[in-house]
Amino acid sequence: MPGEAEILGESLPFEERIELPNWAYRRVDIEDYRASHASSVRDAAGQWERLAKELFWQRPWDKVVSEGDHPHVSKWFEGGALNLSQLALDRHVDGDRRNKLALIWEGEAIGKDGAPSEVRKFTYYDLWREVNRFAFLLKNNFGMKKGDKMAVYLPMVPEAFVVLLAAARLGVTFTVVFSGFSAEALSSRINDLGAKLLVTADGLNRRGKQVSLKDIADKALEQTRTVSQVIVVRRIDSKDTSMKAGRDYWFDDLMRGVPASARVEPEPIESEHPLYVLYTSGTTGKPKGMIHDSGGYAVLLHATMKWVFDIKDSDVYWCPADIGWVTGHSYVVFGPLIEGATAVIYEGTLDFPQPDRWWQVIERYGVSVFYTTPTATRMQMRFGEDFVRKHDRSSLRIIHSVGEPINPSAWRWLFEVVGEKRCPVGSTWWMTETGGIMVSHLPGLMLLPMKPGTNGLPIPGIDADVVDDKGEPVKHGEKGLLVIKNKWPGMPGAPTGMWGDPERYAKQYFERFASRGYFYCGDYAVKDNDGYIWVAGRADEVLKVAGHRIGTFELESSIVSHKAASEAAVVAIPDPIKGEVPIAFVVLRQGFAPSEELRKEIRLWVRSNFSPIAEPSQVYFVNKLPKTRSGKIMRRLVKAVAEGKPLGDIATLEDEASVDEVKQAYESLTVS
Ligand code: 6R9
Repeated sequence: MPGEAEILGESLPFEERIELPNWAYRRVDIEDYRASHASSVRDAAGQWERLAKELFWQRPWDKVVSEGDHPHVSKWFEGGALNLSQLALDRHVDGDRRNKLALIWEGEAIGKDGAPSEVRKFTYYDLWREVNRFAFLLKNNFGMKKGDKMAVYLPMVPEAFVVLLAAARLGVTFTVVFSGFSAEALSSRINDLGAKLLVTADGLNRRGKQVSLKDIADKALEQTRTVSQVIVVRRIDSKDTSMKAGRDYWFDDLMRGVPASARVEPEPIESEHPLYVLYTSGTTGKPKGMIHDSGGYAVLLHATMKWVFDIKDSDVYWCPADIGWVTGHSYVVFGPLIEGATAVIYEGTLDFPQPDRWWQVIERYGVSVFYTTPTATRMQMRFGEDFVRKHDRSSLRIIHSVGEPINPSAWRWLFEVVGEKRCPVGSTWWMTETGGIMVSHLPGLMLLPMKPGTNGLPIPGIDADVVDDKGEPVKHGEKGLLVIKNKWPGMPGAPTGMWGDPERYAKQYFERFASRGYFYCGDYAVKDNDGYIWVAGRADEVLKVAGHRIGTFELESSIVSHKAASEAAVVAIPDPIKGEVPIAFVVLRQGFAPSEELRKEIRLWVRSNFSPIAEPSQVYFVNKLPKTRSGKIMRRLVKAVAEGKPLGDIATLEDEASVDEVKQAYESLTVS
């Protein structure tokens, strides 16, 4: 495992220990936590069962964890039945939180008076009623029932919450596709899942401009066979939105026809029934549809909302993640609502109309628990402290980040500038596959000394470790691979772990350490003397651009679908704001010559045919790419050239001249 562990060129302060002069959080000795963690792992099933009992089940389970029908796919709480919409709504409506605010939604636009033009607030009762009405529609007008599939392609509007909770209420398995993704990404996900219904919007607001979403959805629908009905949320109220008679319906028109008294009882959903399938990038061109079940997933969210976010009734919780990402599923929609929290949702970008928008939001609603990202933090650092300092942040009490490694200086900025050295600041490690947080500081349980940039220790019941190629724990301070050695609720669920592809699921995550049964995460990490884990980046062909997960193969496929490109190699280079950004080396087809226009055209092509977040920051033209004798592109060499690092072993390289090509192309643009 090459190289020193570092994050964005900053070395990792293993020895630094920062303690808070704050007695709101129980402090324990690191050794004491490690001892209690070890016993939690020994009795993991007992722990998860105790947590499960804190939730409401319509039917109790027979067994905490049992073998599924495919290798490595377990069933959690088999025999049990529950309903996530009931957990998130009915439980509160039937109790003391009935009139508590569930959601505070703020639109992007700012009026002349400086206040947001649109704010919508929903109590638990309001949200429960809307969810009932929409579930009623889905069931009675659209014939949706348990086991059916639907796709959701929506921006950050309150209706998105209503739609997901209504699907959960009926047991309709949903897939959310990020609203920044292209028609191709949408249609391939719809087809893979076999969605019958699509819920989308006419458009979305971004930096004061309106972007049409329905046009993209229409394009996607031309490539799909399964969707016969489309529900469209009116967001930009464009006169140009085309609606196909007999297929497309306006959300608000439909809802006007449903009485306020409409009710749909929460279906009893088997614990192992798939709540959703979320597609994420892997090491091939085809995204992986990770399945999350109902019971195990709910238990993991419940545990982590308590331990990591310490959620209390007095809190105002805000995680600005989009619902299109797993963070949006677990810690924007389901986690906070299951816990009965008041959550803030903001529609727009962090610097609109000014770079202090997020701090305004925190001040306006008195946000106390804040879940951000390293990229957003680094952007805000660049804007400067004044934007932060002019807003009241005294309500903040806990800050965490997610999505990518946080460099120590960004951590310090969150701790010192944003949290004024009052708040625990953590970096929660997890992934789409894990369903919820796995390695983190746990202010809701106790507080260990903090270290700038670390993820901290594994949460109770999770046996995460850093190992070498053979699966042996690495020495402290040495780089290794992150694994999870045991099973956990919320892990990719029944029936197949990965939608339609149990073999790929087993191969991808369990083949690497087959004899030991470890779950291979695909990340490099270091463990320090105190046992703290520091995840330093991906060890595979997956990029993390501004926290967004992108597969090199997917990006290369998008590039070579352009008429001028015959081959492409994509690698990531470090970026001071986004953590890393993709660059592409492209071999052109016969008849096409390198030019500045073509460079731009290819970047634009990726923007519109894949996603704006995947746009290569640079395109280099070469005559050939470094390949092995068997024809595999050696991205490792391309990356070494771009980073100016030694090439390492080149025994399998077919043609050394190809490396010089890459070098020349890279240098000619970088120097100029
Ligand atoms: C939740 C999410 C997963 C990958 C993961 C790792 C990186 C996420 C991190 C982190 C270091 C953290 N990652 N959180 N790396 N510190 N706190 O991001 O899911 O989009 O599936 O990405 O993100 O590389 O393997 P997902």
